[in-house]
Amino acid sequence: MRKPLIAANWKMYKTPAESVAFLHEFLPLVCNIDDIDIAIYPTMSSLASVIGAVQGTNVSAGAQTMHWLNEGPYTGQTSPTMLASINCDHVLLGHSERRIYAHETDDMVNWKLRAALAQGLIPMVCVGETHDKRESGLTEAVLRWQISCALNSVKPEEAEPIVIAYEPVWAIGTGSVAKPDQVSEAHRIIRREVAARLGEQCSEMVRIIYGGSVKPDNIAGIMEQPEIDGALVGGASLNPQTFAAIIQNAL
Ligand code: G2H
Repeated sequence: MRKPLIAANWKMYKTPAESVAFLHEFLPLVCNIDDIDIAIYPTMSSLASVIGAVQGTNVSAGAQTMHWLNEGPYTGQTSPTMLASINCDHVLLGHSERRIYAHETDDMVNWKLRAALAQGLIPMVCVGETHDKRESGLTEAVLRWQISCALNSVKPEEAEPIVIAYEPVWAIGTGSVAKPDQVSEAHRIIRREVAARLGEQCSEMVRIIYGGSVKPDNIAGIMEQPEIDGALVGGASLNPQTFAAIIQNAL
């Protein structure tokens, strides 16, 4: 059985003080939840504060991106070893906003995924088709390509921590959440591709979660689908009461 994961992607919101204030209100609301893993990805400047504030709780923290090398002359970058050195547990890779605005390629996502696994970080790889690709009937081709590139040279025995977030680009921050049957179909495509790359047994262990306009009133329908192992939440994770309601409604 795969344990569900609900994660908050705070994108470029919240200072360290605002992040700690959020957690002060949020942690008591979810402290009794054992059946769902909870993770928060704050912006890099708030990461150490969030890691400190969640220490000893049932909530873990992650970075929104990283470089694939451990050091070098790369201005503005943070390395896998640097994240591990501050007890960061998770790292988000290949979010569509990184692919669009930071020109992150499928190869880079693969290098980062392998670096995260080597460093003991839990990588969450984001994949998803644009509206145009879906309208052109290319959803399956896009997902299979993104997954096969991301998993290139990954060994089955190291793949268990990998989380894949299916985030159709047309559903991100738009309010138009994908229908549960569309998500289920995409998740089946992704799991089949993971199986083709890493084997059936491994594909059953990898968690595949959904992201894109998740809210307290649509999470139950999403989580009812057996193919869906959780959610990555953007806008609706910024308010502690709202994010806690999403987690409660996912139970
Ligand atoms: C997709 C999602 C979180 P939102 O980016 O990764 O954001 O819930 O605001 O659509």
